[in-house]
Amino acid sequence: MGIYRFIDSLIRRFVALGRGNSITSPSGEVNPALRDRVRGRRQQQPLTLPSPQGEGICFCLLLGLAIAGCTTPQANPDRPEEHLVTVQANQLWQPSRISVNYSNIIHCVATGQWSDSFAKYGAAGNPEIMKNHLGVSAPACGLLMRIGNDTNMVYFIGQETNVVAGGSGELKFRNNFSLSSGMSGELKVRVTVATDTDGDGISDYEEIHTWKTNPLRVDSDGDGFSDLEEINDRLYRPTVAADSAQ
Ligand SMILES: [Ca+2]
Ligand SMILES: [Ca+2]
Repeated sequence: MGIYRFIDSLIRRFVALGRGNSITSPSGEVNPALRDRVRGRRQQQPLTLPSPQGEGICFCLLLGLAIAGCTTPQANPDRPEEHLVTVQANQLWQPSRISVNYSNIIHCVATGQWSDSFAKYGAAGNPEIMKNHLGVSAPACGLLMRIGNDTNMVYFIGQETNVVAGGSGELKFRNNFSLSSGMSGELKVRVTVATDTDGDGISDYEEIHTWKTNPLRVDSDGDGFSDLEEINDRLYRPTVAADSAQ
């Protein structure tokens, strides 16, 4: 009950102040009538100070609300910044100075050419000759990307792709080359990294501005089908009703 008395006393004080019920006038003179009323009220209902226990409860409540506010995921609707990276054909893992966080969406569009004495290759490489690189089967001379120094996290980019980051770190690129020498040329890779707060594979920007889905929920309308499933239905089966946009 201590907290309720404390709140009640505060309310009474603010109400009294709001009504201008000060015992003393602005000039400092005592208002006898008001003084007597206050004295009588104090005798009937003595002013109680908040107990330490009540203050503790207030503090805990405020602290809990503050923590809840801090831990609520915040969507970032900003348009992702675009970076341009040059990847040489004859070098191993090349840094990009682009940092990503877990569940970010990395969008890559690669153009250009590299070549050897046999042929010229784009970012998709030579699909007739597959080469395994650290567990990723990708065309020889195709473009590979990894995050940080995690040698188990390698992605085949090709000409254009979206990748959901499985970890955090700097993006690095290289050629999935099968020929150890004689490669030359370079690729230009346009890279954007978008925040994906709910980690469903759709960026916050796209959820807010394109699909009108909730960037904080994997299944915006709670019907058991994820936003990604419903968006894919719309893309590949336009006749299917998609309710996540409602
Ligand atoms: Ca998302
Ligand atoms: Ca849904």
